[in-house]
Amino acid sequence: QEPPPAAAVPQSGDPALVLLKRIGTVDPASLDDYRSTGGYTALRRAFALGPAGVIREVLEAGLVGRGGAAFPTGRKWQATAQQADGPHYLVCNADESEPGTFKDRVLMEGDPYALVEAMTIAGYAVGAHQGYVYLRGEYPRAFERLAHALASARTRGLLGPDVLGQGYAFDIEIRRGAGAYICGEETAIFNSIEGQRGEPRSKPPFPVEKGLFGKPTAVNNVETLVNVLPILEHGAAAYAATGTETSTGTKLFCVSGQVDRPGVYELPFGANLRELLDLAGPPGRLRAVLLGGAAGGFVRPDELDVPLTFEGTRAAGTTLGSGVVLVLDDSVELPRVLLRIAEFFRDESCGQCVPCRVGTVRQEEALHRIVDRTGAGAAEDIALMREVGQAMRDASICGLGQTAWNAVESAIDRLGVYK
Ligand code: L3W
Ligand code: SF4
Repeated sequence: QEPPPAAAVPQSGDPALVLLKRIGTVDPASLDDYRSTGGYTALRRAFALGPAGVIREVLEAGLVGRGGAAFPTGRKWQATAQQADGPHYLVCNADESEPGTFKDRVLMEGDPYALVEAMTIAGYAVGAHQGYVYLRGEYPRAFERLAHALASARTRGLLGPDVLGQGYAFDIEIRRGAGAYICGEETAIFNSIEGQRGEPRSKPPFPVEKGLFGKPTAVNNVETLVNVLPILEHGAAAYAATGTETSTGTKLFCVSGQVDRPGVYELPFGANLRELLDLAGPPGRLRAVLLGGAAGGFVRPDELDVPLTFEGTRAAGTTLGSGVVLVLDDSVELPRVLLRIAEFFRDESCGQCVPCRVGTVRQEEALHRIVDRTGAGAAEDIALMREVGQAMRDASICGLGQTAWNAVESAIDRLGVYK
């Protein structure tokens, strides 16, 4: 039996919810529902501001990317729009594959028109006439709902050759992934859409200069894009009034593991981890919280005051990543959790570069030896993993290899897992 919801947890329709405000309250198939709850006012404002005005608002709002790396969205859009070469493209990264991440699915399934409207605004700002949603293959319901939203937006003149009669042509195509984590890396997405192997490209050049089909491309996460709606509806200053100076607005957190009420929570940046856990119903004997997913780091029970901001989690030696909050109580065998993470990286490495292809195998082997020997002789394998981990961090082409040792290192240094 489900425990009753805590009174303090913001429910659908709560004015504290910005990104989740329509989830569960509107029919996701109904464009009329979307419009009657404020839908398409942001796009109208975008047309009134013009592309440069939209970029200015997004810069002033301080919006940063929600896929994990927190790069300023306005700077990305500005750099894309400024490229003389064309055509320009917009790509929405909806490949949500980070273990423990499920916020973009909730947005796409519960409020698909929001993503369609937000992408139209982003496309307009960067000068793109074609957008792509690169959607995680294992999200069939999100696919159906987005496809339906795209079709009805086209029928009503909200996509197509003359969006809202403003002389701007824009359309969106969905491309589905096939179960590879690495296809969430932005340049692997481009290769995949182009029909090539889903392997990352070296950066620079960054996508803003040479992205999809070698053309200027803005690539943004689903949650990042949806944030553009409140920015344009209420203005940059109102948006930036929520959160902290460098992490503005609200954030979606994916809470899973040993809590009473797992799920997606929306909180202003700056709330601390303890407040979030109190909403979700923490376990009696907390062992650790993994922030940022497989590429992230652990927080101890005595560190729950860590502010949930990009800067706050960085200062605490971990990362906010894409919003993973995986809660573990003391019944969990941490060495096995670490082994599972290592298996995941070994399995998902695309194999293109040596440090990651070999390093993820060596890391998994070392963790296996430690588990099999129940910790005896761990010192030697820990030393080996440090050396291999540093090589992966320094010399891998993409984020997968660069972060594959993060969670294991954090468990050793912060949780003392093999002591
Ligand atoms: C123009 C420059 N653009 C950087 C752009 C770059 C990219 C963004 C961030 O993601 C995160 C990691 C994990 N001119 C630029 C520039 N850019 N310099 O800014 O770039 P970067 O390279 O810092 O990070 P990244 O490789 O894009 C790494 C997270 O991704 N992760 C997994 C995420 C999973 C999900 C999910 O499942 N939903 O998001 C794994 O590593 O947190 O921080 O657009 O082009 N000078
Ligand atoms: Fe592929 Fe790993 Fe190299 Fe990334 S770091 S390109 S996943 S082998």
